[in-house]
Amino acid sequence: MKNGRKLLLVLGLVLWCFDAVLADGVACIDLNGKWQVSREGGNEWIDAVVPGCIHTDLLVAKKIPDPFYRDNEKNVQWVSAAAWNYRRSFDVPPDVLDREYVLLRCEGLDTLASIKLNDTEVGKTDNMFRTYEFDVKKLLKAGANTVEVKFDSVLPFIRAKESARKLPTWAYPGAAYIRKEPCNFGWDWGPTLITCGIWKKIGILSFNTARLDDVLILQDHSQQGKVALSVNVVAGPSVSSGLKMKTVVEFDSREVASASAELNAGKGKAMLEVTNPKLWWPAGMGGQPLYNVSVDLMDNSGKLLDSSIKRIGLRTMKAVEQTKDTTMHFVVNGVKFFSKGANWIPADCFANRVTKDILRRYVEDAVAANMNSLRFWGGGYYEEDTLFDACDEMGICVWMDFKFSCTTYPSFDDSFIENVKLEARDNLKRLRHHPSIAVWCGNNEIMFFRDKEWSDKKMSESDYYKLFRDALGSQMKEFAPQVDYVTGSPDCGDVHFWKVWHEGKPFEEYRNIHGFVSEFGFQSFPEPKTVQTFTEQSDRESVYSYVMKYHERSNRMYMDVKEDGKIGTDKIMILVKQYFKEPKDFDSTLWLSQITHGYGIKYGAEGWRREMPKSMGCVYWQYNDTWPGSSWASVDYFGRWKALHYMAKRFYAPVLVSGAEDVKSGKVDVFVTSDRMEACNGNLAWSVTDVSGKQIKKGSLDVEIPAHTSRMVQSLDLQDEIRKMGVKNLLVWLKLDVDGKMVSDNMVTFVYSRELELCDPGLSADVKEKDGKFTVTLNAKCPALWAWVELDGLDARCSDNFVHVSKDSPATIIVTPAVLMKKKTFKKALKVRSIYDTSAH
Ligand code: BMA
Repeated sequence: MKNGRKLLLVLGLVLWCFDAVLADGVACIDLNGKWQVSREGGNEWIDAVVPGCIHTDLLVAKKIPDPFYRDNEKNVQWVSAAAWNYRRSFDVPPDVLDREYVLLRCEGLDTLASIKLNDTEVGKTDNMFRTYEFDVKKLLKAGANTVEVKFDSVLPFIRAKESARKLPTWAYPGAAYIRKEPCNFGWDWGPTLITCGIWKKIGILSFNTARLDDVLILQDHSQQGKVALSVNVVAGPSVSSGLKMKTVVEFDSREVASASAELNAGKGKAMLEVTNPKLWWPAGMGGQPLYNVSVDLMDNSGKLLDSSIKRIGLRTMKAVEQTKDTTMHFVVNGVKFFSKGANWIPADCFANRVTKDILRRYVEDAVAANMNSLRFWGGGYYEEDTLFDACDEMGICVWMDFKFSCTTYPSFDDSFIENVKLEARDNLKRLRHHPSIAVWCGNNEIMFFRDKEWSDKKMSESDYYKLFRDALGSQMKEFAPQVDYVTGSPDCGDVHFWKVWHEGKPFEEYRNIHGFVSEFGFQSFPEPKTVQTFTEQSDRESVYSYVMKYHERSNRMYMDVKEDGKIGTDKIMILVKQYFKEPKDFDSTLWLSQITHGYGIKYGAEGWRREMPKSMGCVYWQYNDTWPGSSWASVDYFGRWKALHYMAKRFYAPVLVSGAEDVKSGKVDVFVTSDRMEACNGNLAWSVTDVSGKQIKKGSLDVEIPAHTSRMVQSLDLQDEIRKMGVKNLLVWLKLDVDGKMVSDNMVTFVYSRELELCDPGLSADVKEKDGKFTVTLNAKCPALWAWVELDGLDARCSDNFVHVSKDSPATIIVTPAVLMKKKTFKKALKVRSIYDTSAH
């Protein structure tokens, strides 16, 4: 391949549409960028941006207030009730019209769209997840043209359907009738902001003879020392004879295999072998080498018609469903591994605001917290390629839900099924080559809506299986035959455990369940900086203020339900006060809710890691936020790590030391859990102190740490100490070194923190500066539990936070402020606190 062409193709991967017409091959007129939009029936046109949505266009034009501020969500509902017209003009070079095929390609229209070119209708669409192409050759003219896309409100549509036949649901009534991002209608962590617009790329494609309609790459790992690839191509639309294909596999910019083949009736297959293959592994298990597979399609004279490049990873991946002998788990390259992760939801109510950089940061932060998995939950949208690219590069295994969640669906309607099949086809073709996708899953929690027959609460088993087993299963077989498919979560034996949050049970309940825990969670408030973005001063008098409750949604799925949101706030506060001493003020309440949240999830996660392989996955609900508010997230809407995320970094550490306390027997069983691929040796040091930090007992032992194993290495019998000192006066400190380096530490108590009579730790910070980063050493005279650093009014990245500090064990945290600053300014902004500071004394 010539370098110039290669560059264009690589660029084309990122921007499939570039404003140029190539002499050969598929060309594109880019229709993204500046458009105009007007409300149907009005005559005021404002600037619009494509890809985008109506809310962000109105926001930029200052026609609506920020919907995230206070309860502004209520004031912008009229936007979703209206219809909106988008328009722009564009030039068509004359030679485009000489081409055999000229298509308008829309990669995402949200949702009920009618498209016109030069005032003539070219089509209508009703599924935001599909890619639509229309033949527009006859409608275009050389020179100036216009395109218009009208979006009808989805509300009258779904209301009419719903009144004809009501669908049992946990979500917005009738929303299941339309193929549109479910949580756009509101969810129990996000507002009701029903968007419309051209949310993905749009352009005009033109080509001669044929183009690549499909490239499916299959891998065969059955032979030692090599991976055989078959590259299966479909060319169209006309099935002319004499087409040829050439496939090249490159690694590290070097060609490692190539093959050519002739196409027959529009289909061709090239077989290649990659010798000494470098396998792709999840984070923590090995590297993520990626191979580029390029395909050139040529006519019989050798003229290039079309090209495609897919980046793949060589690996096998199995999603093993639960049986009576084994828990649900994943196997990569023959190695069974424990999944550590969280559930991903859309990172913004307005998808177009989520940039590539934001997506990469989330994946980096998942890896930084020692995760190897994320579940892309079924109530959002099929995520952007850039998110999968980042997961491919950093080794995050994706559990990929099709976008169906928490409601029954009209699968009794064959046209609905057909629509869904095309949606699945489009997204499978777009995404299937990503090595990060470990499994596709039919839906989220719809098995709870399944019964023998339809009723006012459930859908029939046969309609459930028609959609999730037969329709989606058939698309999987056809378009992604090497990726495992499960009909739903938790249909495959994974566990959604919600008794703690929804039923108010204590965190100890997590010890009574086992398996692959793909959902469990607890909420916390966001930190003060985030709260400030959506509140005014008076809203910050209490977490029970109207606006604070308004940004807590767990009992109020969508706007129409009249519920004051108090219940979720209560749930947080009840456990905060059960585990910790009453917080003394508003900010302390926010921080302490985060510590409670992190403490609870840690309690579950460590228990499941300890009992591996009885449990093989911990994927907490939820990773991120869609707007600023109280939620189960460990990273908030602005990307700020909540306490949970720092704690996750510790409880997901590759080698973990943890203790299971049993107050009845007075014992702490110390476990070492390893996800490493190789065995290693370590040294465990433990000590028991009273709450003032005075040492009572200590010991150490060498431990052998086999790969992928968890075992108890010591049982500490502390009955005597409990008798002498009292159960509320003991702290058990654990430290594990491997090769002389501390890899994990932990602290265990027999009672809730509320019952510990901690003394003033006199927490202090020693600050050193180097290259814009600050090394903060926290010292304490007596135990400072869950100590954290914060920069007043400024953002910063911390290497660690919410750590236990004692006299003998200072903590070192590297703080990188978001803006460069002098040491003096840093020291002035630095605040250090621990739970001692959150209650009144
Ligand atoms: C789970 C999810 C979500 C929901 C969460 C919290 O069941 O699948 O639908 O947001 O619980 O209630």
